[in-house]
Amino acid sequence: MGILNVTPDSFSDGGQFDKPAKALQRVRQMIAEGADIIDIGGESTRPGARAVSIEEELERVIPLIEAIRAESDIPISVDTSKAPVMLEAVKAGANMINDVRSLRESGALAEVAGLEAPVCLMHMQGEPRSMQTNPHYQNVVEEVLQFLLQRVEVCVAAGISRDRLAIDPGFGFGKTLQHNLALFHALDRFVATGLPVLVGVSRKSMIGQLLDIPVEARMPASVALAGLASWLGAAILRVHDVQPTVHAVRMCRAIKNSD
Ligand code: 9MG
Repeated sequence: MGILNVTPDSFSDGGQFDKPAKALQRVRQMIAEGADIIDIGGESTRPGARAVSIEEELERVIPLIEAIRAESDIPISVDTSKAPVMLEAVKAGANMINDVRSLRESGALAEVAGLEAPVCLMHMQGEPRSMQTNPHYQNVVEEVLQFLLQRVEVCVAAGISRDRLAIDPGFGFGKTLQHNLALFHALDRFVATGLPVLVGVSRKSMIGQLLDIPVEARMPASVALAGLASWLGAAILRVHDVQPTVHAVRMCRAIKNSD
């Protein structure tokens, strides 16, 4: 899953793709590099990010989804928590919803129940504005897993069938470095649920904190973690650097399938 943030304040690509022509060019490049899904987000979820209005988010993502659909049938995921954006994005041609708030925002659950698109449910402690202030868990793996399983049951009860759902531990969303490491170490527990697991660690601060490197130097570690996540059974890798990730994953799969 290639990331396309159409926001002026994204943490790692810093608003490079908030102009339609540049965004479309980037989509073409990610498709050529082997992306299977393009994830489009119009509201930054980086720590401290400001909220945007429904109108602003629609203006950012809908024309781009339409423009991609006019020239490609690549699966498009919309990274949003807002029910009206989910609906308009699917109408414009999006195939999947990626919600960092796990359909907890007003109207989101009912909206998605009325659609057919698959959904990724992500764990986040707190809200982007304050989530990194003092993340706290008794047992991060158990709490994150239980939260996601509960959200799955809420979705199923609302009429969203299990085969439409994917789960995501939400690396960096209300988590310290130790929490992120523990979750990655326990990725097999998430995979064992039988639900597809999405992993998003690309260029994130857990890499910066451990290696003490700035965001521009985090590609090699991101690719290594993507390979490891794929080895451990992750189904979807949300990444900025598509081509090196595709190469790493192909090598991991070839080795895994060789015995
Ligand atoms: C939008 N977004 C930013 N980071 C993410 C992650 O780790 N997972 C998912 N599902 N979405 C993310």
